Formats: sequence, C-alpha cells, structure tokens
Amino acid sequence: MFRLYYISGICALATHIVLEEAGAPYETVLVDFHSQAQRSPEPLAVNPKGRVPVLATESGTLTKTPALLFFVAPLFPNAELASSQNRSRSHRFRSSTVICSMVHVAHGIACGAQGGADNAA
Ligand SMILES: N[C@@H](CCC(=O)N[C@@H](CS)C(=O)NCC(=O)O)C(=O)O
Repeated sequence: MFRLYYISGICALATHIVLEEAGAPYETVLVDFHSQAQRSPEPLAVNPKGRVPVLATESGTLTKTPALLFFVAPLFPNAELASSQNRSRSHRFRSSTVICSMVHVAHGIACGAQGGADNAA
C-alpha cells in the first residue's frame, strides 16, 4: 500500500494519475498548503525538507515527482504505462511527466515561488 502526501493543485497530480492508471493500492494524505501543514510533524517526519509530493512505500520514502513516476510504473507492468507497444497507455504516462513539470512551475509562479529556488524549477 502506497501513501501519497499531496497538496491540492500541485505537481502531485501527476503521481496521483499514475497510481490510479497503474491500479496501484494507495491512499492519499492531503496536506494543507495554506496553513503550511507541510511543515507540521507528520509530513516532516516523512520528508524533512517539508515538501510534497512524497510517496511512502514499503521499501522507503520517495520524493521528486519523476522518481515517483518511474518507481511506480514498472511495478505494474499489466497497466502498460511505460510500454512501447501500447501507445495510448504510454501516452498517459508521458503526459504525467509533462503535468509534473508544468504544474510545478505554474504553482511556483502563482505562489510567488514561496519555497525558494527549488520551487521555481
Ligand atoms: N521537484 C519536486 C518539487 C517539490 C516541491 O517543491 N513541492 C512544493 C509544491 S509544488 C512544496 O512542497 N512546497 C512547500 C513549501 O514550499 O513549503 C518534485 O518534483 O516533486
């Protein structure tokens, strides 16, 4: 069972889509950005950097959306997300990598890149 920590409207959407498309067992934990909940004890215990998305797995905790996407997809080969044969399915996976980078930048601009340099790119 995966646990995805996310803030609404950020690049975590990409991981959420891939978990769903993969048919992965997961639960979500909504972190309230406006109250800076990402800096409260539970998320900080998972990721001391106070950033999300974070994916808690049975083999450890992962951060950085591309790492999450490329961790999840091969674990569920029947979903064919990274398949070169099933173009429709792999298109959804590639779209998630685009969502991850574009939504991240848009959120950084909308929030005045509150998180500093790591938030702006
Ligand atoms: N490069 C990371 C970005 C992580 C990140 O910067 N997340 C932002 C939201 S988009 C965050 O958690 N900000 C919290 C803060 O700045 O306090 C990824 O790909 O997941």
